[in-house]
Amino acid sequence: MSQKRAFITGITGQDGSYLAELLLSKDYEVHGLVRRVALEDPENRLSRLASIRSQLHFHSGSLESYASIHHVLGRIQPDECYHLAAQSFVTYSFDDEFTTLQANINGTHYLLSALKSIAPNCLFYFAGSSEMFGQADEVPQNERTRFHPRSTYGISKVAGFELTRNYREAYGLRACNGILFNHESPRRGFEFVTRKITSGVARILAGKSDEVRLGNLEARRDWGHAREYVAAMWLMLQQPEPDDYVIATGETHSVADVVEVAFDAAGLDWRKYVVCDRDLHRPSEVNVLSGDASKARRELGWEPRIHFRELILEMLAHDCQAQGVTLATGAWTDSKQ
Ligand code: G4F
Repeated sequence: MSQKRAFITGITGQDGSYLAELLLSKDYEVHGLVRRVALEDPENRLSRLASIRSQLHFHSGSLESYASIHHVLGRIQPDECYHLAAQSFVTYSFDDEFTTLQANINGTHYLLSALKSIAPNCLFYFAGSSEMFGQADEVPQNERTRFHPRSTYGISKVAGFELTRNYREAYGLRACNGILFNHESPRRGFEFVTRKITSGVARILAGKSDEVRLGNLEARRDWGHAREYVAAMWLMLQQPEPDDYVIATGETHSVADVVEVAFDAAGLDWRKYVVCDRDLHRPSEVNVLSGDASKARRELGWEPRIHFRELILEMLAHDCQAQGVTLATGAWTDSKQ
């Protein structure tokens, strides 16, 4: 059988980099869409891909342009397309609703439309989000839970979800939606709360900072490990029929729990360092998200193995190592178990 060709948008991000590694390990030819500036500054912008860069095929293009997407897809003719690129920071979507909606909705629409005309047999994965549930009227949330997004980010993801479903139903595209709950790792962006906390603790230990400024400590999320979540993306596309799946651990923890685990592991009293800043609260918050991934467990055989504490300790250990500090309480050892 000839080598399968995969195309990833958002390949430079946390999920894109883990997915590229997974697909290479399965002997795929892996192509990624990147901005021109990334190719001009690979040390910084392609840093998550450093160890596999030479094995990847990069295509400069923009999700803002249908012509650009059409051109790139025409050259690659992929067997599988993973659409991960997005303006993915919920906080920012309150500051710039227009960019969030335009980039996230149009990008998805352009890709689906181009695939329909160029590669209608290509399997398609859309990165949906638990933010689509927003103020959900049931806990835990599953594939049948009603959407009630609380940000333009969530709204843009609902639109992408519905576009994906519509291209499946109307044009027979083999398109799947993953409804992924929060997933983190040492490759997480520093603006997201888990990484903000673990990197903040590491900076305090290194003597470079004396506070971590946070918003709503009571918000609860279902946090899993990104490396395990990209495996679920691939599994979805290997099913005989395209469908939609929730991917989650089923465990929820508050932001305060992340704070406690990270500061405790560092031997620090968080009360001395955490500053609660009202300005960092969101205008409309999603208070609690908890996923029911039983369909994925049943149909994909997917199961999360890395739990909350282990995840946070792995991130903390990584950030401490980057700052050149050692954890007194052995979090590094914990993370390797
Ligand atoms: O880490 P967060 O910014 O992630 P959020 O908003 O849940 O979204 C992430 O997960 C989604 C999957 O469900 C993705 F679709 C999305 O792209 C993104 O990856 O915030 C988590 C919680 C929020 O309730 C926020 O209000 O932490 C709270 N929080 C409290 N203080 C903070 C802060 N969040 C951030 N980013 N920074 C703070 O200082």
